[in-house]
Amino acid sequence: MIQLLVRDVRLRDDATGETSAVDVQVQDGRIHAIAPRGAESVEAETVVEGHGAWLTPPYVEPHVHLDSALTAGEPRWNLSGTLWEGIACWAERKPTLTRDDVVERAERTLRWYAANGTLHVRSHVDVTDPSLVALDALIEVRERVRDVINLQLVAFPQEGICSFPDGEELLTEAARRGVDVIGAIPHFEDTREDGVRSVEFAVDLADRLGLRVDAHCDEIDDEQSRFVEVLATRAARSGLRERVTASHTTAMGSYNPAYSYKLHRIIARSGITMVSNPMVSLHLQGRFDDYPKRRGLTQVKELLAAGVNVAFGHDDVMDPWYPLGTANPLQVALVGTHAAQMLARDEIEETFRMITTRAAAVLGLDEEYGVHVGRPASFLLLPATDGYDAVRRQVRPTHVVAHGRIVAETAPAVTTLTWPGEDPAPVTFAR
Ligand code: 17E
Ligand code: FE2
Repeated sequence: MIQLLVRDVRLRDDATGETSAVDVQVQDGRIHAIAPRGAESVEAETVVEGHGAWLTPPYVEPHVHLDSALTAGEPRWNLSGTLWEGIACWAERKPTLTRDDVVERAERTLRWYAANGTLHVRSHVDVTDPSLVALDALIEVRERVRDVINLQLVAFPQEGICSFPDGEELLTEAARRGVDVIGAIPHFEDTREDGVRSVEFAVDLADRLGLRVDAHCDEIDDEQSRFVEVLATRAARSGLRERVTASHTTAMGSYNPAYSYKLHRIIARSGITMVSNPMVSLHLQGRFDDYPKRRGLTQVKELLAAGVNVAFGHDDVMDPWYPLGTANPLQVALVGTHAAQMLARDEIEETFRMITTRAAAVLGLDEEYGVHVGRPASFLLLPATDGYDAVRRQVRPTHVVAHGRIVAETAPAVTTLTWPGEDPAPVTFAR
């Protein structure tokens, strides 16, 4: 008797687009066997009928701030819509943080993520706070949710490493308390030199402790903000390479073509990965522009074409930087298709990879991700044919399975239309 049998699902070969109808057997939280549909009869404690649904690996959230999640409007709303006013609102909310407050909001947000099919999350946590209360709370949350969600924590120096009092000590202490990733925010430091020094400090710290790096980098519409070249070069020379991520990098949306060409080479050779957060960048960037108004996004398509791994992140769920969101990566992919002008058929399919396999590569999930025998039985059943179809129709997973356990079930939404002169009939929006 095995733990779980998922009958009649489709696996899709991403390289060829070909699908096969299979039954998936799960034992001890891992994929035990994948057999052609109906080929083997096995007894299982739990049986799920897939009815031809697409079985995919789960969504991966490569960039969110769980410490600030669900604080929008506290103590006031960000009315200008700038990154800067967001940081100011958060600086006013920070002194009122408590352990219970952070645990409750972070966990509620993670429940939404799981319900939407996201089982791996990388969260930044602000460590420019002498109490480090949010950090301690999130380290606790990481343990509390581990049976469902794999949570990576980034020590994020929101108000700077070199420009904040004791910034270096706070980051070092955060690393000592047990984060997975070291952050930075060079464009926010007071001077160009501080920005460079802060990147070097972060990469050195991560290198010494065997951690990863994920820097908020050039999140500004200033074409003179050029810290990605510093981060990529330090990543290459330290050997950390693909263990380093540059997030946001919105200044790249303002770089001239000659510098862009040079920078693509530096980034591609370094092996670093990139995260764009299209919902939040469309909202926060371009705010100081008259018309013409910039889109404020990094060069998503051009980086992909240069062979760089780029993923899409949510960044915020209802906080001082973004008032909307339900912790659903499929929304991010939909906005991303428009923001990055990725609306050719294959480009839409690519945006689905940017919230699944490409995001998994950012987190370095390797053997812990993907639908293969021996890997964790963590997957989704999607009522869609492929990524293009899922992004277009914004379908919810009917089943979310984490380590062999069904953690979320959603009845497919059915709209019955009564067209004049016809009997009522369901509308699926499928072509
Ligand atoms: N902090 C920051 O510097 N940038 C952001 N996009 C968020 C927080 C959400
Ligand atoms: Fe961010």
